[in-house]
Amino acid sequence: MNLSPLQKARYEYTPKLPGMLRSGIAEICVAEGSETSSVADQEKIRELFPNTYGKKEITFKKGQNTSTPKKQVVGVILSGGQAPGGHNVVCGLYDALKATDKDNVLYGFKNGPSGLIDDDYLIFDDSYIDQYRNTGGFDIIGSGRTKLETQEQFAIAAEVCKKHGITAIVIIGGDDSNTNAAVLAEYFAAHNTGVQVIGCPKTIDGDLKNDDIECSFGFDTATKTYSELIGNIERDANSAKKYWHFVKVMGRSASHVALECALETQPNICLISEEVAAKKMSLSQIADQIADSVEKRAANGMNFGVAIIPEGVVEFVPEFSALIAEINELLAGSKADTFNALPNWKEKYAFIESGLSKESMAVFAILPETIQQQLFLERDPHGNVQVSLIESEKLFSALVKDNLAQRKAAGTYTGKFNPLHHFFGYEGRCAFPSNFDADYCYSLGYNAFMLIQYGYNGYLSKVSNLSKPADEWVAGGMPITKMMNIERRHGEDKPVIRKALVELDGKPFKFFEANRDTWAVETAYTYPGAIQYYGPAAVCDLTTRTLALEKGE
Ligand code: FBP
Repeated sequence: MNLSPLQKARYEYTPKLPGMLRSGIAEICVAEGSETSSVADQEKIRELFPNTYGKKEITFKKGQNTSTPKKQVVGVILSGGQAPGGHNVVCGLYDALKATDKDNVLYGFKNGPSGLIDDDYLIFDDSYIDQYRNTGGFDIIGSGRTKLETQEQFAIAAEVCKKHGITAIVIIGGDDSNTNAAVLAEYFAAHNTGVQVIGCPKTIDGDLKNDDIECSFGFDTATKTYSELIGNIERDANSAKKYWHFVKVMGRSASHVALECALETQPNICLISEEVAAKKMSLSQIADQIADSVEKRAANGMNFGVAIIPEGVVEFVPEFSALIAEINELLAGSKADTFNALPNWKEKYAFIESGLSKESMAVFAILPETIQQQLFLERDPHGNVQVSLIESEKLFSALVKDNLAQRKAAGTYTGKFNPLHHFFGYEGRCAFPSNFDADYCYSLGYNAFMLIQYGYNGYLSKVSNLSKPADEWVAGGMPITKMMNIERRHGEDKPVIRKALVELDGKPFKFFEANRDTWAVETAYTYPGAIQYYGPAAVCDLTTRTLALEKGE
């Protein structure tokens, strides 16, 4: 394998464990806390999880290990989108498992949850695992988006575990994957399989967090990567003074990534989808808000700027969601064939005009033609509009351009507006994990093994106090059912882990809100620079502004 100098150096990096896990496996004991109940819908969740509901939260501490010795054969699965640090969860798990007993075995099920069902796996050894220490990506075993949710799948999973003598499964995933981990844990318990299930909180989107889980892994590195790029763009904008940059950043629906990048780089504009929804903002209102900044900056001779757009924002614009719903209806079933058979865009446009309500047509009409066509051409296998493919950075710059043309005609604006567009997503998902993510992930994996060793089932590996240095981190576990409530999904009531959106009364948003009017007009950019792996802890080990603000720091 060809190795870059950084890759070689990162192999040698020793991730930091929480202080309480540093004394060696024989010196880690458990302190059980109080029994838990779900965040809402307690009776329904208790009924659905009779074997795993209400268990105690636990914390590890230094002391005589009292677990019952037993050979452990563990299977690990990476689920969903890549997030920096996933390899280190596997490494931490492997190291704790082997440090306990060198005859313990770790299976890696390949390409996501489907690997368990297909019985497609590899068995880890030192030389294999050492190639992945402290590196980004999920290529150690691959990932996938198959969901483990049906009774048939669970029965096959139980068979596969039985065949290999597997004692526990660790699922590394986001809110959906960990919801499914809880259901699988309940199934295994109800069927007396003796197999435990432990989850680990992953996603760059940062939307798997709650009173217990301070952040999901990967968010730190991904936002640092995007913030470096945005900071570089800001400096370029401030040097050339001729472009407005519209930067879309990943984060399927929540705006945590956009907000963190804004806190790190202080751009002129950052949209927050949750605020757009709360204020029921229209596309024109959003464009007007951005155009205000462009106009005020132009009045001060600054015909440049940077705007951050969260990936999912258009779905939070009520009039746009209504338009999407109508388009899906307009093309349902065979109507799509009629539409597709029309020979040109002019005729297709007339078809659309006759099928949409007056309100939705008014929204459709203000969209740039490329976006209009995207809405009709790129649909998923069910015929629905693929909102995630909409180039919202181009949509908003086009709407701002139209708005500015009106201001020019009215004589209030005389500046120049040259927009450029960027989308940062995949650039950050497989970056070398920051020291924080390398340490956090290794700790999550190591801790997951401690939960297995102590016999816990249906727990999420929990490491907290994360804004402090690693030796002050607190390791333990939380029953996944504690994080669940009932939500309507695909027409059915389902027990799920609640997705965490940006809280508009939370400290990170409040800080942004208090400063954004200044940032909109002045050039207040901050330049975070590249992630640093070696150097002073104050530069290399700090985690996100979001977490620091949430912790009141
Ligand atoms: P997870 O929720 O699985 O962690 O994935 C997050 C994410 O990176 C989103 O930010 C993005 O919208 C999505 O995955 C893209 O996934 P894909 O590349 O599979 O389309």
